[in-house]
Amino acid sequence: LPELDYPQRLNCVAELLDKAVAGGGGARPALYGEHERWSYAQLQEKVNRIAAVLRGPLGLVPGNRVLLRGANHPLMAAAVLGVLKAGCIAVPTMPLLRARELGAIMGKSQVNAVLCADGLREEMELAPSRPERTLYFHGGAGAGSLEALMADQGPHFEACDTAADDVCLISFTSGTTGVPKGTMHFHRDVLAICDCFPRHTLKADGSDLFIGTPPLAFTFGLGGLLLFPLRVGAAAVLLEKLTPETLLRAIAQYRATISFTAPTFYRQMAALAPQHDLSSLRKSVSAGEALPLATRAIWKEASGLAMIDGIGATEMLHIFISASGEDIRPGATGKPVPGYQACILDGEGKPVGPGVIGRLAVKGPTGCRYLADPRQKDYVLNGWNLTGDAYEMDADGYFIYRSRTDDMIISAGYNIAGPEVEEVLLRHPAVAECGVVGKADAERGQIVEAHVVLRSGFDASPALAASLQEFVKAQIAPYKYPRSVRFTAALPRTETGKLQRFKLRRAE
Ligand code: 3UK
Repeated sequence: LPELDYPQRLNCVAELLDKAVAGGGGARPALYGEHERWSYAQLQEKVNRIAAVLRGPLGLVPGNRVLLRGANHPLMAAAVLGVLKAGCIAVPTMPLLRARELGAIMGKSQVNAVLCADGLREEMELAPSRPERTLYFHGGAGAGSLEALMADQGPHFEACDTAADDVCLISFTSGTTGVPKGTMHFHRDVLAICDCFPRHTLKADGSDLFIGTPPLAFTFGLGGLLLFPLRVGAAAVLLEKLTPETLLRAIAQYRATISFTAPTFYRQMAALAPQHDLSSLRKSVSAGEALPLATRAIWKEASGLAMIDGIGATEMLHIFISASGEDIRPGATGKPVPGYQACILDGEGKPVGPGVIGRLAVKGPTGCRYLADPRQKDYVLNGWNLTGDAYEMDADGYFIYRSRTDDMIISAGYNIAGPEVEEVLLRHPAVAECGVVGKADAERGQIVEAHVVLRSGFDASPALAASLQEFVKAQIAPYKYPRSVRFTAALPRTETGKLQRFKLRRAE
């Protein structure tokens, strides 16, 4: 794509922010927080002061790494952009991480400094290998306060003259097992994700208002709630604590036009939607996990919108296969985003034709570069990124998600994809949420086990379990029905909304 031919010297913040202000867009709204409303010019000034703090009193040089830690908030967004503008590398971390996990990330990424929200100070101070250069924001005015140092800086800062392929971001995967993997991304990658998925699918412009739940520390949120809006001169709402109820209220209050969140969140919002005004929304993007048909249907009923499902990965920085604005095929994720190619590979790494399930491989302007990790050679082969996802392509070239490759249930010789069984269960009136996994079984190798959260008004009973089993048998091949049904109050999820199937498999 010609729009991806970037100059060799490039600082993505100069492109995303400084150009908008220089072009006369300084007064346009950029970010809304619970108590703030920053124009592009105001955001630029905060970013400049933060960059000046890093390069001045903190003594950092370009290429240094800065750990960032805070809930979604305009100042957290300014901190990410300030780090990049200063020529340093942002290492954003999820707010719920514990000291031990933070220590592992800091050790792995060799951070030189930390910018941390004061509310998360306690865990940060406990973290091993924390650099001395640690500043807190949203705290008091004393020593170690980012805001106090910002006040001493001038409002201007010339963007560091970085190369387009200088690393600007190290994003850690949300994987909950094993050593965390850091993925490195360049200044040009940041622009490339803006010029691929949102440009072709959302067709956003300066009148749009983006809103959603993913943390800025998750590349889904960093793109959808900060980079994409800036690229087109639009604004975003950044809220710290979001529930389905508060997000619905915020959509109506701000008259948001584009929403980003995970499938379960849409499902929960749909149940409450009749009491809210969703008329401002024109696009809803779902990512993070597979989008069940039942969820797509109830969101359509609640909002009138055909949801845009997109699969992205931290390794690829953002979404690489999605529905496009007009071309939505329920049941399929969609087609490769313009700029990307995708294919399905068999166990030997050979491409398979339509209708055959295999491993999804993708190639495009962004790709996986693990920070010092032997798993690099397993992920990238001849320029193709090998995701951990089992997919199938239909005769028209739409890509259909089946399961994570390591989540496929093998029962009495059959391959069964948990999400297919979940999709059926979610259509049952008693089911609020569910997760389907393989459970070890002496006779069949594994059996299909459903973990079910009931809607209020329904009580767990053997009779209800039997009725769920019959419901599944009546709609898909009977060998896929859950031989075991367990009722539970809640399902284990990551901070990014993903079901933690390994925890279900381990559950007693
Ligand atoms: C799964 C999906 C089915 C899939 C992400 C949008 O989720 C993101 O990144 P992660 O590194 O996880 C990647 C894995 O999550 N997945 C994501 N989206 C879908 N499965 N349908 C989907 N629509 O297993 C993938 O390999 O946490 C999502 C943008 C940026 C991201 N980092």
